[in-house]
Amino acid sequence: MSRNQRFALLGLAVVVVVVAAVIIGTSGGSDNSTTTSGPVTIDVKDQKPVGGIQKIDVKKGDPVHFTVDSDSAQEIHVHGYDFHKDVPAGGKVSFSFPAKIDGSFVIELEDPGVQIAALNVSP
Ligand SMILES: [Cu+2]
Repeated sequence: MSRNQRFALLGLAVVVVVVAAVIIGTSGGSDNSTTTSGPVTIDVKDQKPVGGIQKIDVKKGDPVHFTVDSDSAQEIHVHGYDFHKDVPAGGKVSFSFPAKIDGSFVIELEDPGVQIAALNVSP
């Protein structure tokens, strides 16, 4: 294979990669119009959410996923949906459920009554 042929093939490969990236990029773009919660981790230190109250915004029917990572043992309460889960000191607990009810809901450390996240489900 000549040097020129090699460059031509390399150029073709680059074009294919760029075209593929554009196609993937534009088709993925439509997904951005819907709000997704993504993987949300709420770090709790000294019974407070690190970085303030975390926002979880989803559309009704979308999945809600979040993890609470706490340095103290806590009971996590998702208001509205009324889910309760315990997290051990230095441990994590994950929640995963469909957003069936629209509205704004407090997620808190049940015992001290400290809000750690705000779940907003748009209709
Ligand atoms: Cu509560």
